[in-house]
Amino acid sequence: MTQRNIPLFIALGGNLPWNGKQSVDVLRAALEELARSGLAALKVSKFYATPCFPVGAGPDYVNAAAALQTDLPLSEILVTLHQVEAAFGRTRHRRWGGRTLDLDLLAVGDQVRPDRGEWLRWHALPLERQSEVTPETLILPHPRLQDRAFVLVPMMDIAPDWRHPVLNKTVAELAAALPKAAIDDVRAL
Ligand code: PH2
Ligand code: MG
Ligand code: MG
Repeated sequence: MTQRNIPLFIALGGNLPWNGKQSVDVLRAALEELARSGLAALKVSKFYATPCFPVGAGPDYVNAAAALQTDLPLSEILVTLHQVEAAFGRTRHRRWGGRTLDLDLLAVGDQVRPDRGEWLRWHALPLERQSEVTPETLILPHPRLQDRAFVLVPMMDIAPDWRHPVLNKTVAELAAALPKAAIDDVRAL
């Protein structure tokens, strides 16, 4: 199945320089590389400086979000995201460690994967377990999307009306539910 007419959203992030490039330039170059790899961005959010989560775990991040259009099937989309991460120096050591480039698939239309029950299980995972366990299958929408100002604020730029298929709330509604201080910490560059 291709995703041609389905809105597909990714989060971009980075908090370590790569090859002399600061994170802003890494993210810009990554968007160009994605386009060359068949994942063209229809919309790109502003870029934001955001405090590292968890607080104190590393330098501030640069975060952005993009809506992509593609003919690629989901499996190839994931491979491409990983290839582009690797092309910009991404290594996978520690969960939530610093990174030169992180490309996370946030949502594909109103798809819920692997299914509603599993999604709810990941959604309910307590914070202390979130840093210990990684899902083996793709979970969509991204199970932490609704919790993170560094995801929702960029999403507001490109898709404020996208509706979460499980929570049944729009991006604007999810962002409004976060503490104001968390939103204010996400600063447009
Ligand atoms: N990504 C993480 C961990 N912490 N913090 C911010 N501010 N932005 C991120 O993109 C981010 C994070 C793991 O992917
Ligand atoms: Mg990631
Ligand atoms: Mg991430």
